[in-house]
Amino acid sequence: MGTEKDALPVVIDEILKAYGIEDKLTDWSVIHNGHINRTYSVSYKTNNGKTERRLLQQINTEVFKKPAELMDNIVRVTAFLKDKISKEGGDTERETLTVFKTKEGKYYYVDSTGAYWRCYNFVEDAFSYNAIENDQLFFEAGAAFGKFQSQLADFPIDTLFDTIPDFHNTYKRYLQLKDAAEKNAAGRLEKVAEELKFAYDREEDTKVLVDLTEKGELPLRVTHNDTKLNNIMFDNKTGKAICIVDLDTVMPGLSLYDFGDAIRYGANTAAEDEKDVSKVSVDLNLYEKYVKGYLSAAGKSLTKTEIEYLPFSAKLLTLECGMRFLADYLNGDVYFATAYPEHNLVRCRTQFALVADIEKNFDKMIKITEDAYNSLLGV
Ligand code: GN1
Ligand code: MG
Repeated sequence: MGTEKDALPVVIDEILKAYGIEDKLTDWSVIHNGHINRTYSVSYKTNNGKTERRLLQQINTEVFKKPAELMDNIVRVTAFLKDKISKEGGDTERETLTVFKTKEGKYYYVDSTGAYWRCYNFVEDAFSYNAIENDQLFFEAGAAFGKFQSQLADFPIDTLFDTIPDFHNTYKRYLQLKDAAEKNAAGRLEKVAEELKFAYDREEDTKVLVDLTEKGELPLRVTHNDTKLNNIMFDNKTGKAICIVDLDTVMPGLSLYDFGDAIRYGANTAAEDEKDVSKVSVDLNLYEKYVKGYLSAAGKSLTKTEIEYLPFSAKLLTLECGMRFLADYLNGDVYFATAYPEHNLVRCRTQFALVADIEKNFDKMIKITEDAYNSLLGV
């Protein structure tokens, strides 16, 4: 059973009842993975005496202002994926998420306090990583996100809601940071002069993908937009990537967002919130593994411009995430969950240290990318 510290919400009985699993709870725990939603695993006895596990997740409606639209996206994307997986002869129960309906037939439940809940299957006999344990795993990760992109290539993109408009518009993120610095809501401005300068020196970078998109030089695709390593479930037995989770930000976007963010998180030699920035660097071997995995699944459908900007996207998405942590620090930690007062500043510093290291290794990253692409094309 969960512990006192990990207390279930007071309205848990009401929620379980809405999903028809009241009075049957046998175990529960809190899953501390994301910075946004609150997630619980609950085990219960089914009518035939078996134990089943599900994920209950409270949607953060400060971040996701339109939870009904968000769920509409997820329901349609997972249905589409199930259809694809079934045609490919895959396992529709394990290779994408299942959203359970309430007894009333809805895909989410609003409890008596006004909070929004959803219920997913728990992918059993599978695990996720917060850090790479062997480099082949990162090839697998690249292939998994590449496959996800390919499977959704013919999803009707216009039917998707923008769950967070301009989510990866890095220039807007830059302006939001400037705004946060001007307002100085939490009175922390004087602590971050160096970090602000680091961001301000890179203003031009923040416009690059926005400009290319506006000029029609980069195609909009259905993208995941939050491609952290721990959003991939790996099968316990085979060690293969089986399922992409955390579909909240599946929206029209750029392939480069997904590529860059995966490198930001997974190819860092240190954790996202490592306090000792001397431990932060880009692992070029891991970078190469991811490029090869990603290209093996999606490479042939990418345009020349997309390929060209892959290394840049790693830098840009890292810079963007660092700016978001910094803006949140200035705003008083209102967006990301934090474990201690300087957490967002620490996260910002790791991101910026990684940007600096990517800049140092940029030529090598370009070469790795070109070689991998040429070998995919057989030239
Ligand atoms: C948030 O879902 P979670 O907590 O992994 C954030 C991402 C950031 C990430 C940084 C909706 O993701 O954009 O890259 O934290 N998600 C949202 O770790 O803002
Ligand atoms: Mg997320």
